[in-house]
Amino acid sequence: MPPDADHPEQIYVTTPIYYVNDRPHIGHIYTTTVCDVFARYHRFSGRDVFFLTGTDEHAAKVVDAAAERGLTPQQWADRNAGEFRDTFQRLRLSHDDFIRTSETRHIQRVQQYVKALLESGDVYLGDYEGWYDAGQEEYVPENKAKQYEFKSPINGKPLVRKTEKNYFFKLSAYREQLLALLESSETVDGCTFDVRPAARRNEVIQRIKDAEDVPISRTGSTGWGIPVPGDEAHTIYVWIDALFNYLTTVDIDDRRKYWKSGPVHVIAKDILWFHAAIWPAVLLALRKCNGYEWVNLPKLVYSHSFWISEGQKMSKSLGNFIDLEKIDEYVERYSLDALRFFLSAEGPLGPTDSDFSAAQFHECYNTNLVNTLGNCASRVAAMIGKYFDGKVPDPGNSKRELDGYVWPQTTGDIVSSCCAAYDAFDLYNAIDGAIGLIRIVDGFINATEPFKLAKDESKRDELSLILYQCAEALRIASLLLWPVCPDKIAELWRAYSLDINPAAGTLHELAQWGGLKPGTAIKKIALFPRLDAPERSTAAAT
Ligand code: ME8
Repeated sequence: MPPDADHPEQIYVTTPIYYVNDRPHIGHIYTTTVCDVFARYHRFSGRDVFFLTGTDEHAAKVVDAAAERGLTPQQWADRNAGEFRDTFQRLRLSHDDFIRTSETRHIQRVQQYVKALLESGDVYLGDYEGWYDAGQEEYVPENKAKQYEFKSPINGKPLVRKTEKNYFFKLSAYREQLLALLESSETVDGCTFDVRPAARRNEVIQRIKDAEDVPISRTGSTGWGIPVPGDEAHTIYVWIDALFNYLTTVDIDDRRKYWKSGPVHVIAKDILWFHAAIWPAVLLALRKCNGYEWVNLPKLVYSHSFWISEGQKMSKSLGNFIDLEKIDEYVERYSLDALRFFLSAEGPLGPTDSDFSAAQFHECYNTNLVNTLGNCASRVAAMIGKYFDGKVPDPGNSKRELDGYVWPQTTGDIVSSCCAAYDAFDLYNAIDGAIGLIRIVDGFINATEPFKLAKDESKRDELSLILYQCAEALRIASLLLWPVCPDKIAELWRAYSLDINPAAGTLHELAQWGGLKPGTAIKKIALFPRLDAPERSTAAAT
């Protein structure tokens, strides 16, 4: 549904907040990029978007990494948070805020929430003994620890038996409510909640059935972390502190509307349990507290899979790690928009991992960007240049059918299905629809052969109609591709003299057939240069 301009719908989309023990890598850039595509699509559609990313700083691994370098955790966090911020800016990601969990605005609110939960009894003091995964900073349930032979399912290091006096969150009290929410798409206690893809939702459902209360504090604090209000000997567990970022950032007057619209949390499968079980339960508990009745649940937790690299899990020792230097090489060689396109079109949005390989990147670039988008844009511009002096011809009735092509209907159907795919965070089908439209234009050119008609003066009207229809369909496809390739599409718009400002939120109006005015000047354009295939399988540029 096209949005209502007078009452724009709010869209709140978040990435995970990233650990600052190290610099950003392709995984962080991937999640932030797909959220950026989603945010740009919604802004262009006239919605009121708030896009949040940031850094998670109170982890023990930050303390360790800082100590190795003789720095304080704050110094190391500052340095790496700066790297994340600079990288995201360089990659022109369009987040509206960047939250750091060491900021006062976050710390104060987390303490308020925990205080409210202590008062309501959903957080209580107790004893905990269990198998602790130090790398992940989480306890592993007994049955899972056994299944993995008491080693970390993530990094294979031995789990440690640990006993602690801890504050606990009463997760077990929310099992039924969570199951009801996850097993139906219906409203429970005024809330809806969904986890996608469905395979991930099912995993969570299985695990919730025997969920126990979870410890949410640590003792023996290093002074790095948020103290439990009223009991400074305990520090709030980094995961609870981190999850709250989604709420702390918008828990101010003019931003609460974003929370109320139901956030969309985009994460990877590694942190599914925290987002799809613990977080909604904490929110259900908070909403029972005085003054927090407005706190509803996320609309969606979207859990994508992992990038692997050159067919194997990414690792620094294997030399297949896609770090910032490698990412910069790809951007330099292929363009930032090519990276965005590859990540969005071939990334692990579904339930299986995707392979980041130099050969696959190159293939995707050639097929979609050089041979389809770039080629069609330059082909249409060249013909209009040659046969109509670089001015869009007057088609007469631009809806007239030629060779069975019913253009307004074709573009109308594609715009609807493509927007429905964007709305559903289904970037594969959104991109497939837009690129598919360009392929239809190519097929139309091949079927109607305007280059032959141009030789016959009596076919001038037909030629005008064909080239108008090509340019118009391409214009509509460009609108659909803008969220993915904003720079290159802006370049296309400049060459086609189209004055489009995506911030005006007019995607749906602009996507109507007939928007292109006859007489519009069109210049020659070469969007994506043809490049040699990479020589080595692990390098982007040699
Ligand atoms: O888990 N493929 O932070 P983190 C795709 N601070 N995405 C990947 C990836 C890969 N190979 N590797 C990482 C944390 N990611 C916590 C989150 S949120 C309240 C706290 C992405 O720095 C993916 O989004 O380990 C994953 O969930 C996230 O980075 C983990 O980032």
